[in-house]
Amino acid sequence: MEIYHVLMIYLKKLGVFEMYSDLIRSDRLPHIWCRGCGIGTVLKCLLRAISDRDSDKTVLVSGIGCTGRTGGYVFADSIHTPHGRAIPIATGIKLSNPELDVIVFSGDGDLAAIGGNHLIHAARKNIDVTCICINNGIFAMTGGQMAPTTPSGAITKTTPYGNTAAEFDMVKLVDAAGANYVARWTTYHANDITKSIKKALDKEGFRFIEVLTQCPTVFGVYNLMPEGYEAMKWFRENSVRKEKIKEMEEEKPFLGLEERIIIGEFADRDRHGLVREFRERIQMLRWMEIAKKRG
Ligand SMILES: Cc1ncc(C[n+]2csc(CCOP(=O)(O)OP(=O)(O)O)c2C)c(N)n1
Ligand code: SF4
Repeated sequence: MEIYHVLMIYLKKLGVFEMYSDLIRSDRLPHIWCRGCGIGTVLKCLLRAISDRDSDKTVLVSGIGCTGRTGGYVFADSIHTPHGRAIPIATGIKLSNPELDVIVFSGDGDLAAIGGNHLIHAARKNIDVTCICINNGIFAMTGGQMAPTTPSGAITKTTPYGNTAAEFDMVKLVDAAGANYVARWTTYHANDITKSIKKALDKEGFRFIEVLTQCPTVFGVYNLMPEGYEAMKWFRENSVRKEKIKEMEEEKPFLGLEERIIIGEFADRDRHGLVREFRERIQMLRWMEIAKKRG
């Protein structure tokens, strides 16, 4: 461990100020993200959420893309995987070393397009992984092509007259597939994101947190939000907490809730995760073997 990190850990223990520099690989800076990009906000939330956990037991798995670079900046074991394969690699890490906290931090393109099947089956199998999806509605790193999450009507490099397809609702998809925990926030809701990650890390099974995140450079610029703060303002004004929907519908049924971003926790189940299922199955087989030997 570098002397810098030792010093940071010491200062933090003294409670001098709130900081997470000991969790960042300073030798990798400056980062690649553009001015106003929202990925750093979510990374800060993640660092706040894991700051009191054992970093030796935390593994970060990222796919490819602007979001995929995150793993390289965090001072924990991390792996930058092939595009769309973050979840299968996280699954392998967790099953071979169940005491680790395995966190997937990846983009909507990585998780919902090329990696879409892995996502729904991880939820179905309730694999013990926390998955944080940065949904900027676009394939950002490759220049701004339409993704499965691009909002209907949005302008992108490949949909110059507006996206004609409907966007995936990742929360509904993962919830329907059976994940133990499902939540959605935006980068405006930093405290909620942090709390949600903390809660997710204390649960078992598949935990999925979607964060709508601004990409001013290749999404906002074509959709009237060329600056990061404009998207944050839009998130603030257009987000509705799940609990408020009924109330709002009663007050103003014409509001057009489908135009709003519904945020909150959408599933909070206690199904056994895959690790526990395997353990119990192995134990049962052992007992059956013993019983067979005894006749
Ligand atoms: C197998 C494969 N196909 C395509 C690519 C090209 N590629 C790199 S990043 C990327 C898009 C990533 O989008 P997303 O996951 O949304 O991340 P963002 O850049 O938006 O954070 C693509 C298609 C690749 N690297 N590998
Ligand atoms: S291209 Fe978009 S997602 Fe990528 S770093 Fe820039 S603002 Fe962020």
